[in-house]
Amino acid sequence: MAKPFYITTAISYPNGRPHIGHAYEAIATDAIARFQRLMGRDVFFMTGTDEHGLKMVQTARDKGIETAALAEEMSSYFKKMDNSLNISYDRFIRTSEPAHHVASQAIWQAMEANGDLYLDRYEGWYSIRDEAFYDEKELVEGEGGEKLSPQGTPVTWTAEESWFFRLSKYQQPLLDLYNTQPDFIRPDSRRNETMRFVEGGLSDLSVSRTSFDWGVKVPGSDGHVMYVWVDALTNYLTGVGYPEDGEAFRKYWPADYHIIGKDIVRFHAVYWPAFLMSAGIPLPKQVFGHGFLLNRGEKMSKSLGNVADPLELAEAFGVDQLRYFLLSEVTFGNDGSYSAEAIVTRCNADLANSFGNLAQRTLSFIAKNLGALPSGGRGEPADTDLLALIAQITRKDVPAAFADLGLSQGIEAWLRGVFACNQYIDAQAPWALRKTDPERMMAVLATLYRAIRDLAIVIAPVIPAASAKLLDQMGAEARDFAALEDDGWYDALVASDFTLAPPSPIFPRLELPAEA
Ligand code: ME8
Repeated sequence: MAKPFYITTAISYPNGRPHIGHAYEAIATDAIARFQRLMGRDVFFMTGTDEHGLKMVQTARDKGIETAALAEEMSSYFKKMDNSLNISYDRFIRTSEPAHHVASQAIWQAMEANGDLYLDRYEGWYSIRDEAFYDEKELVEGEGGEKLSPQGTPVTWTAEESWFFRLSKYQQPLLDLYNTQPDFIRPDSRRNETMRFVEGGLSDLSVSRTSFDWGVKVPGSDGHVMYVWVDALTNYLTGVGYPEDGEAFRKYWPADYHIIGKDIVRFHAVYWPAFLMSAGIPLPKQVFGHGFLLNRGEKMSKSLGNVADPLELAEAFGVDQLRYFLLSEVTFGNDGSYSAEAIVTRCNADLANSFGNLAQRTLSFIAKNLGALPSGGRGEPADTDLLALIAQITRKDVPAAFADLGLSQGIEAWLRGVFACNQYIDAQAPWALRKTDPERMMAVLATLYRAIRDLAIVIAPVIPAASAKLLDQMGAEARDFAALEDDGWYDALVASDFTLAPPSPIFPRLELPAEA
């Protein structure tokens, strides 16, 4: 039985269209999910939209439409983005679904049964943009002397009757969690920052609102809807069938990874485990807070007019190219910057000129000149050396990096293999051998064919469509990481009735669009 693996993205606020930061999170999570599937795991990958809260209500009011209509329309753009970017989610959840209301009410009742919810009056600062309450001491001063949240967003004074969650009770259990499970929060910078926050003391958390009704109703408390983060976090349980203790829940919970951005680590690494402890539900294994994507180093914002539409980028440069760029350029966990020039430069260097060219010249030479796959020939130590290096990279280095969420490190290892193949071609010069030493040429081309297949398999999580296209052209049917261990595949392919057709290039050279 394949070991289950459950991974989630954050669920996005559908108060506007998706931007490149949303695309980045979906792509990174997708690469990890695809990698685990290729490792033979039984993967459940969930993403979706977070449709409640005041921000949704206000945006809809500003547009003069119903909140539900705004959610419906914008959520469809997130789903469309995922489908266009080849995101292999198993479930796209919308928090307006009835099943999610049931799950949120169930966790609420479990926390209440544990004595952790009480009714009181909330007076304090709230940022609608962050959907977050802040302590006075956390606020910063804006340029005009106004109060801002630590994220720099406006805050408003809020006073209303509210349910409270006894977060203060969980200070020590949370610190114990971070100490006994050091991998619970990654990377370390996020872990340290969260520990400092919790060590500083935790106030009880206001978890319901009465000033609007767009949300999950608090069971048995007329006029109260849940604070949006209570229901939002619960989506991870709804997706696996909670509150039913059914097959999906038993198989996939607790989640292996919650992949989220650095701005929402507090919700996932403080509130969420506290809610779960209160409700008696096992905790996720890891919360990973990735960095932010900046447009040429500047923070994206609608007012700066530099929010890149991910679908426009994918259309201009290609889906796999965008995926490759984002995952290779940005060390997972750090912030990163993107620009059209950087996408073009990297994709041309690594994909078009290095890997694409390697595959194209090898396959087209074979198809044009040999009439069959190369076999026999006179082997030399350079061949076994190259294949040993490729085996080290594809069976060890790349999977070790990907398994540890080292996406750019895995790609770097892969690229070392590509470069080694290109050096081997230059040194062996198979095109020249055609006349001078055809026996040797056969061994060189067979070596390259093997190496290219292995490199195409391990990069599939990053560039799934291009990898599949190349492996199709090459007649390589087995495509998971286990296939890398089978040294007999090439001889079996030679003995089969497969014939190599003249290939078409998988990575065209990119040009900068005229207006950039
Ligand atoms: O926070 N670069 O939704 P959201 C990288 N609904 N990642 C970015 C980014 C950027 N420039 N901007 C945003 C929410 N993100 C909540 C989550 S989960 C139970 C509820 C990331 O639409 C952000 O960090 O504001 C988050 O992980 C995700 O995009 C959705 O952000």
